[in-house]
Amino acid sequence: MATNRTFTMIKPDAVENGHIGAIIEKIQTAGFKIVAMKYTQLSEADAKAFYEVHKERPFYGELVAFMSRGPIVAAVLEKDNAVEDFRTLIGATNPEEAAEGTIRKLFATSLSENAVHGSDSDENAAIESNFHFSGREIYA
Ligand code: RTP
Ligand code: MG
Repeated sequence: MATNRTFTMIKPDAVENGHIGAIIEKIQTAGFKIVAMKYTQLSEADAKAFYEVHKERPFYGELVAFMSRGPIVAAVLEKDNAVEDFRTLIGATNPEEAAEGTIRKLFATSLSENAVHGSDSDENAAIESNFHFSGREIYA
């Protein structure tokens, strides 16, 4: 996968609160091109696997339950410097610390339920995109 891509999920809290459209609008206005997208739900096993890197953290059980409790929107996004620019667009993990205008500042509920995921490296963007999408589902 090219290094100008990142992977995102609109998390269950933001879907429940009706923010899918507003979040996609923010993403596109910021210059990201959607190259793959699906409305889906993680099973408990999917959420455990996706966030395995956090399995020793005290919030792991809560995170797995949250991420599998309802539908999400998963997407692959393309833009120059995609990983870093998308992390800037979404803001800090804790919405109370997120900059004004960021997606988490606008739409997150709490530190645990923070509206969106963004990959933290090119390597993880590729791994996470492949977790959710086959090659045929990602536009070249
Ligand atoms: P993400 O992976 O979802 O984009 O978030 P992130 O990089 O900003 O934060 P990370 O440290 O990777 O944490 C993953 C997700 O776990 C939940 N969390 N809960 N209760 C807590 O103390 C806590 N800390 C993190 C959040 O949903 C966070 O996005
Ligand atoms: Mg992370």
